[in-house]
Amino acid sequence: MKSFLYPKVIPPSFTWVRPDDSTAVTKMHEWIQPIFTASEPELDKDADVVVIGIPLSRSSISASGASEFPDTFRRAWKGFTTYNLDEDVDLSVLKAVDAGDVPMHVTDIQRCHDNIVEASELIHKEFTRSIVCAVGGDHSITAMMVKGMHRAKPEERIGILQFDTHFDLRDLTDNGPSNGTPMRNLIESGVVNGSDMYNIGLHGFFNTKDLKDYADEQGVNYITLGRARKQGIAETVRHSLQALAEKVDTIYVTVDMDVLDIAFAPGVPASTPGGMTTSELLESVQVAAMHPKVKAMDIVCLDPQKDTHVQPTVKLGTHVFLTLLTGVMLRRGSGTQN
Ligand SMILES: [Mn+2]
Repeated sequence: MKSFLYPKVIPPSFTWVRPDDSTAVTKMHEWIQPIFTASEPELDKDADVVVIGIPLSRSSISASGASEFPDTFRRAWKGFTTYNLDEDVDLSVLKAVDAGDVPMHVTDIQRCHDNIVEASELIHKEFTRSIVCAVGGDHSITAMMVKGMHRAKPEERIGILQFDTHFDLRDLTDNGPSNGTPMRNLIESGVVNGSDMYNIGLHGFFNTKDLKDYADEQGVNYITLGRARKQGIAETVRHSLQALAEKVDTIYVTVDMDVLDIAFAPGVPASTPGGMTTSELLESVQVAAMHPKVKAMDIVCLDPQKDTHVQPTVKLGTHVFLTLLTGVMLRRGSGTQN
């Protein structure tokens, strides 16, 4: 079935079939409703959360099957309940919809990127009160999602909170708008000021000095993982958001799964030694998503094809999504009553 977003957003190749609407919602796959099979999709415009799949990874510098994550993510839903025991909140209180995937061209990356910008613009125009969560895909998609959001609401100043091992400030003239460039792309296109970007998690021998110099020139705010650990990671996230929120109207949170230590994320080709632990990332994203100015988020660079057989990284990516939404729930005050 075609939704009102078609053809900018198309049904994914995998979706769960529910035997009947009255079944009690306890699992993630029973909770997130596909728009493209809804009988009255227009009603979904009041959703609290919109999921959009971006199956693109031809723009990744290293070979990546991150384009497979949106569907693998959907398949993983069955393994999670909607109830968060740690916080005693049930996410099924939130109305969550799966909008489908942005259509991709097989060889034309520019066209793929244009499609993402257009889909993002449409979604932000249609779902004016929803949190939009893009599931990538490689990190190049972030620049496109943010550009689409900017087109939908040009009057709003957008800031970015990024969890990443890298600056992602590579020069676009070197090898095109790859997953190494999204932040520079946004700065150069005038969509986001460098000083409205906060990057937490940088570490090790994975960035060059010239990228750090560019970050300094542009006023990009970055907190290395070592420094964040000394200050307390949650405190660092809170501080960054506070500073960012004073300057901008809307905050976009981007989670590059390569911020994780490679021991925790075998399914992320660019993860490295010395990165975040699982619990550090989960704590960080929950604190981040609690901020009321956070309106959009993404999870990128997770390659299910590189994951080991019990899919630890796919499960972690799905957990990151649920933890982000836990943060959204906690804005309303904790507890299942809210
Ligand atoms: Mn990145």
